[in-house]
Amino acid sequence: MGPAALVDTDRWPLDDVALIARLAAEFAREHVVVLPGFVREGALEGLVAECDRLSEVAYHTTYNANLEVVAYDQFPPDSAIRALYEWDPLMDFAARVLGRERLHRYADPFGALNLAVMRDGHELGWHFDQTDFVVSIAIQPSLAGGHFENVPQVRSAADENTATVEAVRRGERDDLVRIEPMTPGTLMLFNGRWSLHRVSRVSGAVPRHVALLAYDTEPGTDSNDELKLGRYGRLPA
Ligand SMILES: O=C(O)CCC(=O)C(=O)O
Repeated sequence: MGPAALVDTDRWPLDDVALIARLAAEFAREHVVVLPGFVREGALEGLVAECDRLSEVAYHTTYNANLEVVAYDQFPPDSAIRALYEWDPLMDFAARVLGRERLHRYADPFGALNLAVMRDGHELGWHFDQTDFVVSIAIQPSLAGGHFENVPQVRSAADENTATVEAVRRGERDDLVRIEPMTPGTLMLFNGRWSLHRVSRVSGAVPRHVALLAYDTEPGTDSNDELKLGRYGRLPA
């Protein structure tokens, strides 16, 4: 199934000026935008099957986390998730919603596209991303836990806001934490470089599957070797 057929463009017409203006205003205000039902209902079963196959080659990451990650170079050429990531209309739509002239795909050969697989007992600690924007696609929720918890725009290039960041990490500023529902087919855009976020502990026999599509405002942004080794257990050949 091509990328255009995966997206519910009746509900979310990617070139609709009024829709983009509404979402861009929401992003400017909230620093996060959630689009439920972005993936067509009928396409979800195929995506779950793809994630189940991909999860067999996932690496159990150790970098500030306890989850399994499938790297960009492990997505086969016929992957539907890869097709969505490499589809320019989606990148251009994200750029407009994020209020940017254009976006670039992250230059990290592993980190540009990830499948995050979280099984019983897995969790992901508070962190910021290395890239400006992440677009996530919720594919399968776990039976319990696995909530995406986010403090939007808690810091900026001009202000590290260390006191608040540390207070959130200590659990003293739950009032700032926004929890997004893990509804399959939901697309979420957020600025992970400035928004402190984590995923709560997963429980139950069903793995949580989320695709993470990374974009940057600058071309050529890559992660360092330490992060690559921790997250993927290897370096590019
Ligand atoms: O799985 C998610 O919802 C977010 C994952 C995430 O923040 C990450 O892998 O850096």
